[in-house]
Amino acid sequence: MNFRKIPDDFLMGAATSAYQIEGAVDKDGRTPSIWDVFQTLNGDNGDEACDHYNRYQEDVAIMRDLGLQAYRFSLAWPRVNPTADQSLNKPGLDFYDRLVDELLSADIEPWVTMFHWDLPLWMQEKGGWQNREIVERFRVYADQCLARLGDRVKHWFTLNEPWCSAILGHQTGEHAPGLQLPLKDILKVVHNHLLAHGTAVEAVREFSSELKVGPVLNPWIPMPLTHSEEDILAADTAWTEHVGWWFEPLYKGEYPAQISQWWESDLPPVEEGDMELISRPCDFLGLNLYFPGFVRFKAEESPHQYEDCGKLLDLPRTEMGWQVYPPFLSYALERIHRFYSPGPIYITENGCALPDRCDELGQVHDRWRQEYLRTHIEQVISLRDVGVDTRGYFAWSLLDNFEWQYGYEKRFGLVRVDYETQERTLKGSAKWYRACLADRKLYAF
Ligand code: IFM
Repeated sequence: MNFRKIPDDFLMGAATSAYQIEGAVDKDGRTPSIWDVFQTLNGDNGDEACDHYNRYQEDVAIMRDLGLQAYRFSLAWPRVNPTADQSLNKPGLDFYDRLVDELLSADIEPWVTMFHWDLPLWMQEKGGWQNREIVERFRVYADQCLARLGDRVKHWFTLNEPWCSAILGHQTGEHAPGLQLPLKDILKVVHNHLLAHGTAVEAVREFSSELKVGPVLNPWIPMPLTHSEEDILAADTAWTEHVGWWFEPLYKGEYPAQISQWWESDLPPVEEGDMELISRPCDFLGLNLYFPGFVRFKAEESPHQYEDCGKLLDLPRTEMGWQVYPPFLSYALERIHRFYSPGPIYITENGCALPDRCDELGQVHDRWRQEYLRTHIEQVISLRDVGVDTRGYFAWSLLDNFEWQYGYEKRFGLVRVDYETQERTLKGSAKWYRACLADRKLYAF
């Protein structure tokens, strides 16, 4: 049987983030982040998580066993700058220094995210993302990280999914800091995220021309429910609102023109030079894509005249309630490639939460996850045939971990974590991933 080949120049890895796996929240000088004080739905917190801070060597050995080429992880800002004076906490960065060396000695490339939502509490007390001062503060932090790790870490991501940090954190309140602000403030919060991204790109450029940098975005992808002209136009409008709002500033240096019609007096607080900073060219784009969106025209919906109608389609769903429909990746990536020319694209997260069960021997048979991964990776690789420059894929996640407001209830890992004993067990999907990486073939078992 012919299995699809994984091209030699296509990077295969896995991803995690600091607060979701590290634990050790008060070790070596770390102070709380906004997530340490956020009330999750079931009361879980990241105090211990996967205890990765103490078990990183075991975890890197697992990555080596899986044959990962690259590992994407994030740095915890409150470990590096525990206090508002931003004096560098050397023991905090020492941890990442050890981790990077361990990865390199296992022949795994470290791909580092500077910010994956764990904002220092001291920064939140100064207004957090609502305060433009965060941009300078982020720059200080980025410079310190680069100074310590930039000799060995060649690939940097600025912000992870700023949409979640901005919208879930400040509009719906589902994420820390749990605020529900009016639109005017949301626009400010979004703008400050974009500026922080820009300043981090600038920091990387000033540090060395040898390093590569880009953002990690997670646009909601609205596809038309039908091929009617009305639904297609409705999907275009939804695209502008959900994708354009972030991509146009980053890749065209301006917010979508429609914003001023829709939101009237509430405009982003743009100052001179902001759009140049936000749109500084990047080396690649990271995309975290898990599920499709579907919309249709609805005349009564003001001001956009579309409605989210995914519920009308009977597609399989993961434990997150997210619908599964791999072809949405083609729609998403082709359009992003065509509209914004972002350069090389990496899928920096993709995967699924499932109700994993251990059998009597402690094994997890997660064929469903394996199929999810296979069908999505297949899409990403085939897009190269039509000229979309996809360069790699990071499975989310290496380990089961703290899934934000849902705590430990949702398991996304290739590797099962027993939270009582911290024992790690390769799931069936991890063994499948290992076989695929070893032979550079996407096996369908
Ligand atoms: O766990 C998260 C991750 O932190 C960011 N992207 C989505 C994942 C699954 O919800």
